[in-house]
Amino acid sequence: MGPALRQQRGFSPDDVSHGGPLTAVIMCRHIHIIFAQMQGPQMILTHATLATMDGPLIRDGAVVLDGDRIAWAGPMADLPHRGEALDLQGRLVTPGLIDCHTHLVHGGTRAAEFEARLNGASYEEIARAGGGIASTVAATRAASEAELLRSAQMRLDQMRREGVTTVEVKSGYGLDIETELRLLRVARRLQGADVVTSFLGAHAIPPEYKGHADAYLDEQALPALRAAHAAGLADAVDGFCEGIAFSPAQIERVFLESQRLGLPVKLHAEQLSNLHGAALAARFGALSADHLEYLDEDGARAMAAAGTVAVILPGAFYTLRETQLPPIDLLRRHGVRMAVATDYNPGTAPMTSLTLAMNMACTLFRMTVSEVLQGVTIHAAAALGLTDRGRIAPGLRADLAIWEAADPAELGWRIGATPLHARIYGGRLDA
Ligand code: DI6
Ligand code: FE
Repeated sequence: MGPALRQQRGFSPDDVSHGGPLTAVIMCRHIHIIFAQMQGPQMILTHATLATMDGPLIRDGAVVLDGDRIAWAGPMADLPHRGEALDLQGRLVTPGLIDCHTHLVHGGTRAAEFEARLNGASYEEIARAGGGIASTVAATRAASEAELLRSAQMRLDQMRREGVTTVEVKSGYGLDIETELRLLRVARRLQGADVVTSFLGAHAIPPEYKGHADAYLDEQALPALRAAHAAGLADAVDGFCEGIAFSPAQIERVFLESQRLGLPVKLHAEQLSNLHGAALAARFGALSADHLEYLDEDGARAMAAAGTVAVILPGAFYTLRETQLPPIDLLRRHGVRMAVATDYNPGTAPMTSLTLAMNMACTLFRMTVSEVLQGVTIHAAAALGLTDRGRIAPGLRADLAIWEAADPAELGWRIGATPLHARIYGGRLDA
């Protein structure tokens, strides 16, 4: 924690001439409901630069937290409350960052494949030769739940140090019933950020089912999905629709089962080729379609109509040295909301830095500062179907990131260092 965050008594409770929360009711009618309901311990952040995601930056702003909720946010001049204050001395405050696409839980590394690619092998060649995802599957199956938890927690801790307070975590490196469930159990045990799980049994065809994708779905992925749902381990269902993975018809089978179980869906779509996966996902009201380098106009139109969020993943684009840019202009033109995520995975995005993903989305894809900030807050929340976070507004979760920065452009500007000053998660301050 930086020195400026030492608790300071900015306002004395003695200054409040009428005493207690009811004073706020009388002085400031637009916040009366919130203050009347205040129960938990309160924290006031003062002299902050606020990116609420609901309007322009507020230069001399304040936020009032009540337990694990935001009670009030606005200009200092309107601050209705008195109490313990943290003077942020102009620092930028954003919603806690949301990484809405990660494959955080797995065994092993892929450093050897990294070297093979340096020697000229392509990602698809390695995958077709039984390396790639399959090698991570072997390492994951061999790892104990404790080992998987330890390594995933380490990666999550790296994300937390960059202001992440919510992270989506997929299964997909088990590819059998038992291991897929183990990965989701590990995801549920992660500490220090809110975890949203996605079942990704349709990630790859495991070696023992090579050439028999439908049998794999029937015998492993779909039973694992039902078991995960029954155990409350899956918040959503994902798939990989690609030549080296599952066809649209196979993904549709997974989506039909998800629909039957009442689980929302999302899809890795149009990453390496255009199989019209985004339109398929949109037809199922998908929360998001992710990657999208090869998305066409029909796909963008379908996503816009369904409210499906486009999750932009520059880390995989960078690692694979892709040249096909995701059609950012097309998404803009059709009004498709864009999120930005790390896609942390050991193969195509061994990257836990969400601020680096923001930098890459700006530099490689020409997204604007405002777009990438929305992409890791409000639109990332939408990609997870969450409405209780991603903005700084009364009633939302008290998840905030405080930055050693005065302007949002500084978050994506720096490379290899993240200017996090402190993080507030569930109303509690950590550094
Ligand atoms: N798309 C990707 O980029 C990752 N998974 C996916 O569906 C790659 C996963 C890996 O190579 O391990
Ligand atoms: Fe992914």
